[in-house]
Amino acid sequence: MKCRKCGAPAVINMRHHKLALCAAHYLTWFVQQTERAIHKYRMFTHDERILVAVSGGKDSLALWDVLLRLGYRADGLAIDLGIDDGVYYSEHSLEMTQAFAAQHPETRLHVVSIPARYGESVPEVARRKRRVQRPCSVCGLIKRHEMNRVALEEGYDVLATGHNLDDEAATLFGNVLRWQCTYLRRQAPVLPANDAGLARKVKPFCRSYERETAAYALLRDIAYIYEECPFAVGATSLEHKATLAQLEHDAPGTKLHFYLSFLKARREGLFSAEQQEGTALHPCQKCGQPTIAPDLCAFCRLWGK
Ligand code: Q46
Ligand code: ZN
Ligand code: ZN
Repeated sequence: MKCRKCGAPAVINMRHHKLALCAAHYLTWFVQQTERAIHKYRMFTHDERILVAVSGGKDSLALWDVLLRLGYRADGLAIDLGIDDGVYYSEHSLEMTQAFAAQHPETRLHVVSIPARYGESVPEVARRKRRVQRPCSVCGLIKRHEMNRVALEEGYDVLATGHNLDDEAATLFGNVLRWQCTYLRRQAPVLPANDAGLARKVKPFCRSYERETAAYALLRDIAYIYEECPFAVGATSLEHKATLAQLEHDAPGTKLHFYLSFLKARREGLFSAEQQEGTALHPCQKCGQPTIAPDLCAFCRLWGK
């Protein structure tokens, strides 16, 4: 396999984009892809201050790296959840984040320790709330709260997370399986700030496959934490990811298409009352039966002019 740009041996072949690239061209391409997403969804500008939520994993560190390379004013936020069951997950992820920050003196890293600030680690709160098996709901709640708090208190314009396409597609899949309309309505590349005190939230990697963010981190030599959080094991989101991976294997581009079609459906009014079927219906000019088409209904169009 050869790089499409220069003919050198390719290091990555993206079947969904029908594109193979060498290391140098891949790194450039990936940064451009991210910039395109930032512009397309109007996530932020060069004048705004961005707070990147960093877990020490490949996605969030790659995101921080790309934003700095693009010249954005991006600082980091690490949240120590106090998860240290067996693999010292929180400690290790904080080390990775601090190591990255140390290489980029132009940025700032905010660190919030949940146990130090609130007196209990995430697993401890989960135990108290009897959610021992799956502390993720408690954990997610705590993370969202702290990210928003720091963004507002420190005067950031926008909060960026490293969610990639695989994450977004799996979330979408799960929400569709149970038709969680409230969640579906809120799933977007950009969630605008609201007067009630919610910071704007953006996901610049929402169109990038996990494989692509991993390849970027590896080729850039970014040291990141490989281990998953010990509580991620057995999460339904992983099952959904496995199902989608199978579909993607059989038809490259499935995940991207699934996610982008959802965004298109939203733009076309999936969630807006005005555009619901019924209000947009009017009589066909030929047969008089209701149609959403401006002139002829689909039946009349079937028989030609
Ligand atoms: S950190 Fe927290 Fe995740 Fe661990 S406890 Fe669950 S939500 S899995 S991204
Ligand atoms: Zn090349
Ligand atoms: Zn509160």
